[in-house]
Parts: sequence; C-alpha cells; structure tokens
Amino acid sequence: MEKISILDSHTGGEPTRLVLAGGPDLGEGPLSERLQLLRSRHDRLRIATVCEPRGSDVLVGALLCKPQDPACAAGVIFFNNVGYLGMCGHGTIGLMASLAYLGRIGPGRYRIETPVGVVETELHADASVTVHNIPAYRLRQDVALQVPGYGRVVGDIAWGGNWFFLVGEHGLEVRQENLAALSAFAQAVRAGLELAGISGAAGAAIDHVELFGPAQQAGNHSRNFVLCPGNAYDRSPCGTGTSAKLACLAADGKLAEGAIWRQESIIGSVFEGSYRRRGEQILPAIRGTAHVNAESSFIFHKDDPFAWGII
Ligand code: PYC
Repeated sequence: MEKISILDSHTGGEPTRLVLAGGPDLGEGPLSERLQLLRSRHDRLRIATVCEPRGSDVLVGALLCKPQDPACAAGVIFFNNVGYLGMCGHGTIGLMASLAYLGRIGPGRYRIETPVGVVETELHADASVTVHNIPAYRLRQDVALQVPGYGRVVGDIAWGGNWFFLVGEHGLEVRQENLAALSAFAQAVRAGLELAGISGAAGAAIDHVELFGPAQQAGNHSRNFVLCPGNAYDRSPCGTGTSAKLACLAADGKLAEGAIWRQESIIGSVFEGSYRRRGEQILPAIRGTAHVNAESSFIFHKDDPFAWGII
C-alpha cells in the first residue's frame, strides 16, 4: 500500500486534513462519480483520516484528486466524521493554503473541481484566499417548525454548497460559553426538520443548522454558530453557511451586490463575503485565511485493531 501522507491546516480555527497521497484509485471520471466510489468501496479512508483515534468529530477531511478538466489546478472530495460534503468553504481555503505551502501554487486565480461543480479561487499576496463558490440560493423563507422542548422555531432554507436551516430568532446568546445550549438547540431543530419531512431541493436532507446573533467585534455584521452533520460545530464562520446567509440577505434586499458582509464565527474568526446576482441565484465570494499546522503520514500496524479508525 502506498504511504498515506497528510497535511493539516486550520481556517479560522476549523481544521482540514488533506490527504495528499496514498488514497485509493478512483479513476479519472467526474468528481461526483469518484465521490460515489469512495463512499461505496473505500469508506475506510474517510474513517482512518477523520475519525478517532487519529482524528475527532471536528476534523474535515479532503482527498486531493487529479482534476478531470486540465484547466483546473486540483480536484477535491470533502468528508467528515459521518459522511461526505458536497462543498466546503473553509476546506477549500485550507486546500489552497496547503498547495501554497507545498510550493505548488503562488498568488493567482485557480479553478478547483468539487463533486458539486467547479469553484474559482484566488490566492492573494497576503496569503488569504477568496473562494468564488458555486451558485447559492434561498429555497424557502420563514419556514415554521415545532421543535420538541423548544416550541415554534422559524427559519429559512438555503443552499450554499450544502443545505442550511438559518435561524435568526432563537433566544440564545451566540457565545462560546453557551456552546452546549446552542448545540442542543441546533440538534433539536435538525431532528424537528427531519420529523416534519422538511428538506432541501429534491428531498435532500438539511444537515447544517446555522444560528445568528449580533457581532461581538466592531466592523463585523453578525456572529454565527453552525452545527455540522456529525454534531461538531464549525469553528470558522463556515464558507457554505456564509454563502447561504448571503443568498438570504440578497433575497431580502438587505445586502447590495458587491457590498462586504463580515461574518464572525462562534470563536471570533471572520470570513468576508460578497455576491453577484445570477438570475434568481447568487454567486458568493468568501475570503478567509488558513494556516498549515502539521505534516505527517499514517502508520498501519498489523496488531492495531483500530488502524483504520473507530466507526
Ligand atoms: O466552510 O463550508 C464550510 C464548512 C462546511 C462544514 C464545515 N465547514
């Protein structure tokens, strides 16, 4: 077996573990097909990479792939402790910082293939990265839901590369000291959505819940808490979640095309977002910074019962 080598980074506190080499042969088809192959035949790579004992619920994994389109700099498939992600904003910023660390790219614009489409990126001279995300849109506004233990909750359903339920009014303070209550509430909301059969387009599960509160740092517009599918919360402001938020702001006429929205995360890291209109949808741009913080390779000892991770 080829050595599995990885590069770790974090984007505003949210980790990305990039598998550089040693992954399975998934062929050279579209990334969406390669994702299906990875899921159905090689899921143990995901488990070995992001689950315990090497990883944790918080890690997002990224498999570096040869792009199908030679005009793209790289292809990537994102995954987490419970499955696969269509797109990942903080992970794409982490990927770009990692490619820069490896000397494979310098400042400039690059196209990156993902299972949900091609994203344009820009590595800036100050090492920050802009991700020109796939189109985002609000599917439904003011969806009312009965959440057991909490009562009526109202939110919007939006696509930003993943499906989000966005809640502005929830009575909770969006502060780190309040993480347990925020997680419990967001998990109850997600369970309530499932129970009520409320989904994204084509019946897709709404697996991310995003709660908003006032910004705590001058110059920022809002603070968020984002619950991820595997119950971890996003330490960054969440690139796809910020894209979903921009779609709602655009639909409500609350943010002009090209204007900057500074989204703060629950730990105070910031993404700058803006958008351009494309018909009923928007094209979001998300800017943030990632830092590479570890480089290593996996060891699979023949006597280790958990060499491929704990499910
Ligand atoms: O930044 O899009 C994102 C993301 C999704 C899940 C965790 N981070």
